[in-house]
Amino acid sequence: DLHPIRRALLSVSDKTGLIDLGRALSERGVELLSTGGSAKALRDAGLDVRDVADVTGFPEMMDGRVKTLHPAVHGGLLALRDNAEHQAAMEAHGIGAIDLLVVNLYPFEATVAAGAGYNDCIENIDIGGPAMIRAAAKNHAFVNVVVDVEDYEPLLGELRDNDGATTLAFRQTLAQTAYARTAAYDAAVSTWMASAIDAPAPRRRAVAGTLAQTLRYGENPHQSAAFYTDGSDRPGVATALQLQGKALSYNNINDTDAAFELVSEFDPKDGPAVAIIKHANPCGVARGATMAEAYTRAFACDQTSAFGGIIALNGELDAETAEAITGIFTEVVIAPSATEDAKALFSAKKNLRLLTTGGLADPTARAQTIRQVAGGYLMQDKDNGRIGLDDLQVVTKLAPTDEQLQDLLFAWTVAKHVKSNAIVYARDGQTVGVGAGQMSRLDSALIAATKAQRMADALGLDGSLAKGAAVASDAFFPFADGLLEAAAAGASCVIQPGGSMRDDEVIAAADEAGLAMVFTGMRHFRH
Ligand code: 93A
Repeated sequence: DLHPIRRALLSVSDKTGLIDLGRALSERGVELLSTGGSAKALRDAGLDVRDVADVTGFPEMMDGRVKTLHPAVHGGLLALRDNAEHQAAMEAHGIGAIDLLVVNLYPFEATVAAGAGYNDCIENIDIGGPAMIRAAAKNHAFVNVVVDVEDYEPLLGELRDNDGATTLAFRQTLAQTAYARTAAYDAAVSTWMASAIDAPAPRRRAVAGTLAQTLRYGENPHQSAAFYTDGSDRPGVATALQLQGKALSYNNINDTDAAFELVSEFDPKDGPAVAIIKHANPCGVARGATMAEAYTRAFACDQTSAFGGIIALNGELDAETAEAITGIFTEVVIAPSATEDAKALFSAKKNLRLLTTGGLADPTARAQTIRQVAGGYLMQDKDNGRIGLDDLQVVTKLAPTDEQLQDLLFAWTVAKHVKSNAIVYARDGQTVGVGAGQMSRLDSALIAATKAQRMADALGLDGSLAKGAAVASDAFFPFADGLLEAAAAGASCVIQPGGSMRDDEVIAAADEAGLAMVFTGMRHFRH
């Protein structure tokens, strides 16, 4: 199953490594065919190249839309080398075999990511490239197809090892990669079109990804796992630079994402903010006059849970904050940037991973989320809902003060990132009790109140930190009981979507308990 490479077609948009590859092939006596720009680059480097136009007898035409779509190319890729009829057809029509195809496609994904207009995106849909890739991959019994620059070196290595030939196993791996590339390419085109024509639920959907990292295991050690990226350049865990520490685990990636998405809600213009995540839920979120203070206040919320947590900052990691963070064991710190002093401080902590993102995520950006179920997947718009002061409707006799309104919005923003049912107590820009993931809203309220009491105990304070706090509920209170629990714990004001059949009852209970309550008209379930 060893087949030598005698003739290669090189047609690449990304010219990285092209010259070196072309030269190495040439030196092995491989004849080079190439398209316009690629041929020019090779020729400029002094290499001997034949134009595809010369092979097809047709010029590249229609702005390059038709350059390689010709039997002289596709016959050369598809002909079975061990089939007499195929060989006779090649002979009869003067078609030469192509043993190696090197193609990387028009940069469609990058064009979309750069925010190009509709027609520009359309023009960047490569047709001839995928056609050749699919043809060459089908004929991998004889033909090699390379679609990634990172495969140039392995190809040359294979040729060195096998005296100018490649093994079937090698060609099969190339073919599998090639089909994944064309599938991902068309998935990107189709996904872009769905949003460009505003079709939120198209009849057919294609999802694709590029392997970023194989993971040691999944959520548990007996589950294998890998991390795939979708090519977006949004700041976040997928695009972050890891400055130190061992590779992230599956759970680390999930939690780091949760932490960074949450902290990105807090505009740095309003000051530093820090979120600490455990098991995808925040166990402390706070603002501070400095980043270090924001961290210390976030940590204070639930010192027990914060151990081994994941910390996200909405601004630069400075030395003072880094110093404070090293006080306990932390798995991951993610921030837009880090000072040299902070990096130096962390470098002593070998197990601590530090990731920098270059910026914050835009929480209002449109995106899609996918969740798998047996037999399919659910797709929805990402929860990018945000409300401001103007959206709040005061429903109680008592109206919240300006400070209370700030705390209500803070608690509400955190609640958006807490698994449902979510109840969050906050005061002075600091969570003081988080109740997450319970099947009953009342239980979440009870847990949040218990945590507020524990926080007070840990800090040696009299009474509970729920006293006077703002409380947020991610969905409406179906009954007054959850609200009464918050009142009993000492909360002074409430933020919730409203919209329950029993809103009147809940509002009356709030009035009776002397609470100020606002409705948001928006729900933030998160499962
Ligand atoms: O416009 S195309 O879809 N029509 C074609 O026939 C065709 N053949 C190769 N684009 C086509 N290509 C693409 O051109 C390749 O996939 C590659 O991305 C690019 C290389 O063009 P050049 O060598 O002129 O830079």
